[in-house]
Amino acid sequence: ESTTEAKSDTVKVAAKPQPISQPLISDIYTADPSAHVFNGKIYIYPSHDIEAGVPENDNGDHFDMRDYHILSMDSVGGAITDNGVALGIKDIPWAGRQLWAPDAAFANGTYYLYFPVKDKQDVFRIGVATSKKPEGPFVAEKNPIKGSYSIDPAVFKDDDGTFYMYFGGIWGGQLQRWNNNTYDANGALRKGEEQAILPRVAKLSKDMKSFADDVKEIKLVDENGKTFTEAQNDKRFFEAAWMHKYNGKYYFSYSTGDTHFINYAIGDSPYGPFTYKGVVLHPVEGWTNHHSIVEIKGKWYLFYHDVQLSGKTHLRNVKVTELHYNPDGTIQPVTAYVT
Ligand code: FUB
Repeated sequence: ESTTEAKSDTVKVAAKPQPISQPLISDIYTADPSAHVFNGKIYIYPSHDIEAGVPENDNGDHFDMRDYHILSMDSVGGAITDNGVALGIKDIPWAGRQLWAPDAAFANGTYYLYFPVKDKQDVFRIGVATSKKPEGPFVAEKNPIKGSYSIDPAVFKDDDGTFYMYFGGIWGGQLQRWNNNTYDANGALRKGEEQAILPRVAKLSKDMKSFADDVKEIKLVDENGKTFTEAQNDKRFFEAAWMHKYNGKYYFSYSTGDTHFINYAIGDSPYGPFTYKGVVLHPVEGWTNHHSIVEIKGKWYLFYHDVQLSGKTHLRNVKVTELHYNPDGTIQPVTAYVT
């Protein structure tokens, strides 16, 4: 017995996944959005991507940014303002090249902009600049923060008013060159079964321009309390640290870099340990994935970037979408594209 199936000449083409949100701004390229609410208004502190003509490599030399622009808006979904140049590399006395992902904080009646940039010896350090206005312009300190290194500062204010800086990034972010807070130009990436390199935290002094104590490693562990190996590169820390607090717990989130996830881990202290819980954001278009998580008028938002406008990894655009928690405090993972 034979069955004849109707044959159709129509070939079904899978629909291209569509982004769940649109770029917040399209006249400049922006990335690594650190969002904050200051005076009831939303401020986004992003990297300002440019086409610098530097060939792409694993050290990220093609991310050759020269200044920062702060974005602001009254509400999510509202009009966005580009407040112009807030700080240029030429006005940072110790800077060499590559202004990477910044963050900001408010204390002492002053706004502080924290930024990673390579010094004149090509070593990434973290600098600070100040302004009386959240959108700048900012004036840089003459030297980097003493004891700082690597990239991607994220500054978190705890409920008791203490500020902590989370930072670090491997590969081009040079964290592999720092052991016991000491620089080794030949510091190598870890091998598969070795413990993965850990992110860092330092308490900030009251002046917000220096570390109050030694830089510490942050333990990122699995459900059995075990740190990840380098081979577990879909879980281990790569770059893009962020800290937020939800229902009294500390949520440390970060990018896994070469596997492109934003993951999160939960702890009971700002110093950790943080237990891995899962994915916040699945890979986006473009190699890098970098985010911030912030509460705005009782709702939680994930700020992130992709390369929707350019199709090029080093020319990104920032976006925002709402973030949801489950009743047990876990985060509902975001997939930024739908079919
Ligand atoms: O924007 C330059 C670098 O790319 C950032 O510092 C990393 O987090 C990655 O997003």
